[in-house]
Amino acid sequence: MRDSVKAGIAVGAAPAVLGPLGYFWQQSLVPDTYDMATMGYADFGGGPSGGHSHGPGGLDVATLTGPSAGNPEVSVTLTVRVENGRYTVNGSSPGPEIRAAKGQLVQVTLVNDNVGDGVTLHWHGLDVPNAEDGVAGVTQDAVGPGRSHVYRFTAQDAGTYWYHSHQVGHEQVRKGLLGALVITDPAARPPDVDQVVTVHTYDGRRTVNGRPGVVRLERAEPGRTVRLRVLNTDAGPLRAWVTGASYRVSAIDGRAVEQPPEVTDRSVVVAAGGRIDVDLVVPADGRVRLDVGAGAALATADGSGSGSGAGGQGDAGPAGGPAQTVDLLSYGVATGLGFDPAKADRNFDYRIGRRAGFMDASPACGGRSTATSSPTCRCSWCRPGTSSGRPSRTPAARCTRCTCTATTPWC
Ligand SMILES: [Cu+2]
Repeated sequence: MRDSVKAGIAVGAAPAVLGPLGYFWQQSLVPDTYDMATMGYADFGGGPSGGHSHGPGGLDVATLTGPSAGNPEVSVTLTVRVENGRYTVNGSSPGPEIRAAKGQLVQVTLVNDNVGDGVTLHWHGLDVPNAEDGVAGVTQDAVGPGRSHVYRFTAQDAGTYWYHSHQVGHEQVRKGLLGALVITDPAARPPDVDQVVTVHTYDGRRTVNGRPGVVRLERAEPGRTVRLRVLNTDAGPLRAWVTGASYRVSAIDGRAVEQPPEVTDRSVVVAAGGRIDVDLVVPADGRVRLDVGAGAALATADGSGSGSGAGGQGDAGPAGGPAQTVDLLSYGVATGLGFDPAKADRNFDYRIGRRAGFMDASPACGGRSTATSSPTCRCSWCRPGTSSGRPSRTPAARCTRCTCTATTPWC
């Protein structure tokens, strides 16, 4: 082939390659300001919109607050600071534990001392009115340095929860802007010892309640009932296990387990952000220990041992604890849902994947989420020609021609 022909092909092919790249690059740019409420589109799952509107004239989320009147039964001020790359709440991390009884009005005043990016408080796992939910950019603006914000909500559901910032969370939460939130049930008989076990990894070091190694479990004399509220504030799952006693998982993520059976020599997995309530009775020799991996543990004075576990067996098992885990899907007794999942009024079909692309002009491996519910059928991030489908109501409402299955192999 003559050189001039090759050059001609190259000149012709370049726009075909660079054109689409330029388009996707340009599309990825994040504008200086944007309104999250107007992003994307409303998916009603095949049901009526019910007057739900994101446009002008809709309901302002800032009006959906908790009770504005009444004296709070629990009132806390939390002052947040950043220092040497660490975040503290009232001078420590984790921050102060907040405890309230079910039904009480809780008021938390968040004060941002010096965090330049701004902060919020989100009540992880807890149902609160939308404006109290603490999601910066969605339910409220971030609270800037020198400013404060008051949260008020009624503690509805007993259980183990936590609070953390929802502004620049990948940094603020990882570096300590968090604390435990416990809602107790006045109608239930409390355990003799009710202990929060907040697990967090600072700079690669796993800690229990902010301290590495074995932390002392106080007041746990033989025969006493103990509830250990294990709270995983890291971004990955952890395994917890008890040495020296059998235990029951009495609650998962703030929801009580019905008739939890006794467990021995098994680990329990605590999901990222998840909570597991472990109930046990301190054995006659007083030696009991809860491990959460990486050498971090909580133990009675007699149970701390020298890395040898507790309970007289002389060993905490393999370094990572018992290999067998509690199957939480089949643990306890299932209770009625109160509805039939097969008879849903609305159907949503979300598919999440990854592909190569640009994020704000930088190459990235992005998420691809497609909602394909009927009758509005849309697949975002799909190949041209596959993004519109014919809605079909059988067997389930889904867009039969939305084929967003192709993935980029190296992504
Ligand atoms: Cu959270």
